[in-house]
Amino acid sequence: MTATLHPEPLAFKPSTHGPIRDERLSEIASKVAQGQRLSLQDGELLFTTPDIWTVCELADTVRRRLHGDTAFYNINRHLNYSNVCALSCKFCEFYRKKDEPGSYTRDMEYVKNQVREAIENGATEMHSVGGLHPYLPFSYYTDLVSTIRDTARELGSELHVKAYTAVEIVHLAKIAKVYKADDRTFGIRWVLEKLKQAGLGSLPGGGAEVFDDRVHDEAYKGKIRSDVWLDVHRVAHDLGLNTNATILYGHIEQRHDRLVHMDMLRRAQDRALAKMGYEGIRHQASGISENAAPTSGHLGYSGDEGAEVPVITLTRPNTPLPEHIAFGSSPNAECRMPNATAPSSGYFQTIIPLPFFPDGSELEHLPGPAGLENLRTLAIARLMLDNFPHVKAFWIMQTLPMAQLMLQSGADDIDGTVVWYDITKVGGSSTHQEVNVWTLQKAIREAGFKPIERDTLYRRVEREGKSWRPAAS
Ligand code: V47
Repeated sequence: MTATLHPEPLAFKPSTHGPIRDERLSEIASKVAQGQRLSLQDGELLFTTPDIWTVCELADTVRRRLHGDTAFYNINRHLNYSNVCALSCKFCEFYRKKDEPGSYTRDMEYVKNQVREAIENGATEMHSVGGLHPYLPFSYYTDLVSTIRDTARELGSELHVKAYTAVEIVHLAKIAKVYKADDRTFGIRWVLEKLKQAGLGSLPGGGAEVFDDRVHDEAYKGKIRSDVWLDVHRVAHDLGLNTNATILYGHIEQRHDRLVHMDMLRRAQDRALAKMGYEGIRHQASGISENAAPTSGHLGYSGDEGAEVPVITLTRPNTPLPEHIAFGSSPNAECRMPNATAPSSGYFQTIIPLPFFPDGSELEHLPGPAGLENLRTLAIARLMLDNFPHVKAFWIMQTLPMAQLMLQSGADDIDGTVVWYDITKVGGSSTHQEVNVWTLQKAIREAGFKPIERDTLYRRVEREGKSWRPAAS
């Protein structure tokens, strides 16, 4: 096993949008200026240049093109319904075996109480994920979703239910005995349809880790691989559900693995946007993904049997985000859907880079990434993922001060009030990790942006006290 330490020259000191100091970056800078897709080779240079501030400035250019001077937060609550997990991922400190001290599974009374508190505090979203519990019946998972939805409604409000990672969706298909290895789509679709009927609004981005088989087999063997993770999100998109994506970095992966992960995600997004009616240029014709892994040239998930996929970027200059994607967020919302009959949902909204926290995990001997590596990885995510509308600096894992720097380096979102978070614990053992709205707004303002409260689908929230509704686009 090799730790990913990156000994290299010290970073340059920041300039204020001054000239590029590493001349090798000028070609990338001109691609960014024209809104062209960056190659994996470009990504390698962005990772190795000591001129990290130019990397951040380039990411900031793209971020401002999309979102101007606005930055998003939401009022939300995370609910980890159980930490009992059949898997034993080496990076994870959260999981417990059934009956092990500290293991828990929440019942519906607990869930209702969480919803009551959430509504009392004006929340618009409940984000719920857990371990792969070996014994809970399928009905638990639909009950969890409908309980959140219905309890909120009984209180005269609405909570968007963002729940279950792709890993859990496949686990649920197995529990419900609908998972067929030779036709994965069938079981995944069956589960997602049932959850949608119960009130599921979108899928969070967890469980992706890093799309690399070596790293998978060493650190999270037994978990679904990238092809299955991408399948779940493809089916969710086909059902009109928006989803997020994460990348867990700074453990035993190499930086190249991060770039491959980003490339696989953006190609999956190309496909999702193409289904929504967007047109782009052809991959092969453009030669853009010439050195993109996987070696077969396709993503390996069902429905991607080597077909040509258009490159669709959302980050070209003077091309505002399409209205239905931007909702109220674009500085100039003139753009219309290219095809009026195409679906207006079913794509990746946000990439969330997650820095590895070693404490308490089996990989505790590794140092984990530090500040500049986090900043750089997030900026590169903004630059590589040219068709993801949003980049989130999840303040719980990045810390609020770092999230401020990240807002100036590609991020446009810092997540929300969170309240309880059991998966990683910053600076201690408490899972109560809450900031109030005022603190989030202050952090955003201090970073030079206008705070906008959004709902899960990135619509501006109009609120009167605790009651809220999405602003008309
Ligand atoms: O999938 C687990 C990661 C993820 C550790 O969709 C760890 O809006 C670091 O996905 N160090 C769950 N990371 C969190 C997640 C998420 C968070 C915020 C917003 C959204 C969204 C999604 O946390 C897991 C795993 O990749 N994780 N253990 C650890 N020791």
